[in-house]
Order: sequence, then C-alpha cells, then structure tokens
Amino acid sequence: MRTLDRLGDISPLKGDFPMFSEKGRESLVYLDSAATSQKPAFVINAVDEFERRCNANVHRGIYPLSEEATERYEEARGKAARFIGARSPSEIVFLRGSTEALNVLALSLGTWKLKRGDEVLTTVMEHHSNIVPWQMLSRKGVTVKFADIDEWGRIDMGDFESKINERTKIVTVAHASNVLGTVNPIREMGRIAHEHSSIFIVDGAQSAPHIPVDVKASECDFFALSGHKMLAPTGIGVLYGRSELLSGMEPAFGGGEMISEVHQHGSKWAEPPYRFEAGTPNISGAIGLGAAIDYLSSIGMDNVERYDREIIAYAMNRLMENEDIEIYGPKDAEERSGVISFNLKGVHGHDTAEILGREGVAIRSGHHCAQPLMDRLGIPSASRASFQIYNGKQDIDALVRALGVVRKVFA
Ligand code: 7TS
Repeated sequence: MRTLDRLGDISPLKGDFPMFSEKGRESLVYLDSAATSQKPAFVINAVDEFERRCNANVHRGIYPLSEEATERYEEARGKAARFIGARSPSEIVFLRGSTEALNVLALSLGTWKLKRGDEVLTTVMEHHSNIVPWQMLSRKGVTVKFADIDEWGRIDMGDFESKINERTKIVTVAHASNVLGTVNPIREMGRIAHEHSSIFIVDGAQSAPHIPVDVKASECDFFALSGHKMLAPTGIGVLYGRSELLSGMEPAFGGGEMISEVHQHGSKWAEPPYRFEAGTPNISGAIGLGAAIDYLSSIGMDNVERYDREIIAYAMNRLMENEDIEIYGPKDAEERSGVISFNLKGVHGHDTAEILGREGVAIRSGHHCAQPLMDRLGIPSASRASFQIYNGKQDIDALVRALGVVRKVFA
C-alpha cells in the first residue's frame, strides 16, 4: 500500500521512480507526463522479471512455460477490466494504445457499419487520433461534425446536443482534454448519445491516468486508454468494448490467433477479445500495464485524483501570479485534470520550451496534436505543463522560476 499525502514540496512517491535518481537526472523537473509518464521501479521490475523468467508466446504452446505466460497475460487483462469497471475481461482488447484503439473502431464500426450520409459527432478539443480515423471514412461518404467549446474551454452542451440527429451513428469524445485539461461530462454526453441511438466512444488517454474510471456508470460503449501515460510501458493500451457490441463487430486486422478456423474458401473469427488481437501481442507490455494498475490501485485512484487536483490548483495559482501568462481552459482546478496549457505574452511556445529545457524543466510546446482546437482558440501553439503523482510543489516552483528566465530573455 502506497500513501499519497497532501501536496508537499516533494512527492512522497518520487523515490519509487528510478528516473529521478539516475546519474545526471537528479535535478530533472519532468512536466511532460501527458506525452508519456515515467515508470516506477515496480513496473520496470515486473517487465524485467517476466522477460527473464516467463517469456514465451501466449495462447499457443501447451508446455508449462507458455501456459504460465498465457496465465500472466490473461491476469493482466483481468486487472485492466477491474480498473475501468468492465463487466468481464473479455471486454478488454489489448492494443498498442489509444490511437490504435480508435483506429480499430473506425475500421470495424466505420468501414462495416456506416453508410453514405451517416455522421460522426466529436468535439473541437479532440486529439488528432480521435479525428483523423473518422475523417478517413469520408471516402465512404461519412461526415465528421465538431461540438464547440465555451469561453472557458468547456464543452458547449447546447451545441453538442444540436449537432446530434438521426444520421449521427457515432459520438466520440475525449474524457479529458490533453490541452485544456477539461474533464468532459461523459455520463451526460453518453446519455444524450444513447437517446439518439448513437454508439458512444470515450477517449480516455488523458483521464485514465488521473481519474477513477467506471465504464458502466458512464454509459460508455467503448473506452480507449494508453498504458504509457499511466506509468506502464509504451506500446500497450486497452480498447474496452461492451460485450454485445464487440461480438457483433468485424475484426480490423487479420492474422494468427484472431480466427477460430481458416480454410482456402474463407475463415471464421474467434470470439472477442481475441478477434481483435491479430498476431503476437505486446505480452511484456501487458504485464507492465497490469503492474502499473496494481501500483495505482495500491494508492487508490481517488487519492491520485485528489493529488492531481491539488497540483493543478497550486500550479494555476502560481502561474496566475504572473499577468503575462495566458492560461487556456477552465479556471477551476475541480473541472480539470492533468495539464495546464499557457502562453507567455509575446513569446513563441517553442522558445519557451527550449529555454525551459535548458533550465532543466521538461514541458511540451506546439499544437499538441490538437490543431482544430488551436484554430478555435486562435493561437498557433501553446506551452503545456503536465503532471503525475511524482511531481511536487518544487517542480511547479522550478517551472515558475524558469519562466522568469524566459521573460528576461524576451524582455
Ligand atoms: N487521445 C488523447 C486525448 C491524447 O492526449 C493522446 C496522446 C492520444 C489520444 C493518443 O495516445 P497514443 O498513446 O496512442 O499516442 N497525447 C499526447 C500528448 O498530449 N502529447 O503527446 C501525446
């Protein structure tokens, strides 16, 4: 059991993350966890132990080592199911991450089920990975619509509702924005989508690392997450799908293990989730994700969420001391998760990130793969600080100090 007390200068969990004690990294201020998080030793060791002791392909061999590998892989699936409140592990498909999950949905639902004239409703705050796969259906005559935001970067529910009609077959929204930090009211959005008989998809890439997720309570038909943003390795993620829907879907990829029978005249698909896992999966990645879930669960996602809100509130207050900084998104930390994007007046985001980098503060600047949002905000780019449980007040103070250096350079 790990305890995460109230926000202090240094996170009580920082010592769990080897990155921060490696030679040359002791003074690293890592504020780019929305791009990818650091990994605790608990996760690194679980992957290492699996590769050393248990490595074999899964669902293939019947010798004990392969059976053990399969058992461990399926155990990780069960952990992922419990973590997001799925009814059964068979609702959990292991894929590379949110991007792959959303593409699988666009391929499986879009290509097979949508027709010319059908519409997909998303929002203007989406990451490109929840826009482009749907736009790729334009060759089938499917159009993508975008619900707008209000002046505080919250979804405009009136606009959202006005854009759903009988042609809207899919509604797909980010749970939390990777730029604005806005946490969307997915329960309400799901209810509205279902009232119109639309399928409701939630991109949880930025929420799963910070907020307790319950796919049942929030009316999600599908939910996507990326392991690497929640303390697990890269290349592993989850597509949750409601059983009834998964079992009626065509696979996106063909190959080994996704079939029940293959003959010259055709093939039959395996049951979900295997139908959607063609080829050898990222086995050690799944073990790593299972370990990350164990680690986060030992802290308690309620505590992780509370801590995240405390960091956001502290960082917002510190950044707002400087009138030169424009912050995007909700002003209230309670409505946010994980990230704060901002611009220093008169300074390009790339210059800010470069100088901060030299000062030992890692943040990201740019359009954050959310160009429609940048267009909507009327800015070419933004700088973004993003947080995890290993950050403390000291990291925020270092950010504010380094922004002072940027200001001096561009005075
Ligand atoms: N959806 C959201 C909301 C995201 O923030 C990201 C990645 C993705 C989907 C795609 O995740 P992937 O793991 O498949 O790449 N966001 C970011 C980011 O904000 N900075 O780097 C990656």
